[in-house]
Amino acid sequence: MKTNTFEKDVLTGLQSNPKRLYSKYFYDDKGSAIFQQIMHMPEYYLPGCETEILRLRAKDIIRKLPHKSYDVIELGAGDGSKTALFLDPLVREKEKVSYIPLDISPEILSVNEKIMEEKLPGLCVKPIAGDYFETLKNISSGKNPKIILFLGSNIGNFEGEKALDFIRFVKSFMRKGDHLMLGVDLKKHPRTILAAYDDPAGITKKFNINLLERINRELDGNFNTAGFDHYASYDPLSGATKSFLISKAAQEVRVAGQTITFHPYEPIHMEISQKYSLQDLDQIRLKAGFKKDHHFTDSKAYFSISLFEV
Ligand code: AVJ
Repeated sequence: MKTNTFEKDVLTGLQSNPKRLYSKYFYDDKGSAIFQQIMHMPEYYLPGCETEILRLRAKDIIRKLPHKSYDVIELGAGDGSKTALFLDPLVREKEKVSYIPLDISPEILSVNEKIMEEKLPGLCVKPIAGDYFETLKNISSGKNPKIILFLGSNIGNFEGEKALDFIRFVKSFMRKGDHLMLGVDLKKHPRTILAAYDDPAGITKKFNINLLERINRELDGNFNTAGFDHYASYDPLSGATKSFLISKAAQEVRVAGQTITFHPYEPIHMEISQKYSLQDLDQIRLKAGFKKDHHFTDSKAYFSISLFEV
């Protein structure tokens, strides 16, 4: 990611009303390490539920995938350790499987390759580093049917209609018989959701504050991070979970040569983690023009792996 895009997004966001920063910038080295801690928090139920589905339902998912060969393309693949739970039975069932992990970080892709080599020796792995808005273009020419994976509730970070726009964009690279496999966090008791984004140990707060520190490090900022508190909200009507940093007092902050003024209790909107019902997902599937869908949920029905067929 180019620094000047980061600078432009940060300045535009902080000069808007309401103020806004983008969660895609959470994941520098420090932020990625804090996210690993989040994944291990007892309140953050998402990874456990998704893993349960991959462990217990992979065979049922594969039963909906009729072809003999597949190219499995994973968006934002990370280290792929969870994906291996799906690839393992897929490789056993099918004649030929290729795995194409896409990620912004070349370092994490080499970890991914090592993990696959260890867990699934012989699997053909062709990683592509870069922004998947760019790199998806490279995969549309393959002749095997495709399974496009977008796991981990990453779809939740798209605000409102942007999720549908993104799914339509992905579909534009797909052909008849291809499948999109989405990991989606479902609407559930508001308190369960809120606890996942408002942990008592303050790890989620650290995750948000790290973006201010990153701005200090990379954009010559002087945020006094002690002047901000973290606040999370969940709206059971819309399913939107939002994270904010709240300015505890009136203050001025310098960023990349500009002065940003905060009023007392003024929020910066940091992140949206949208929750969906299975009915919401059916609507999206219809609007995006997919033929069919199947939902595979964990035993608590907290999370769904949803398969959309072109
Ligand atoms: C990685 C986008 C799925 O929204 O749940 C975790 C990021 N933010 N805690 C999410 C996150 C706060 C996470 N996703």
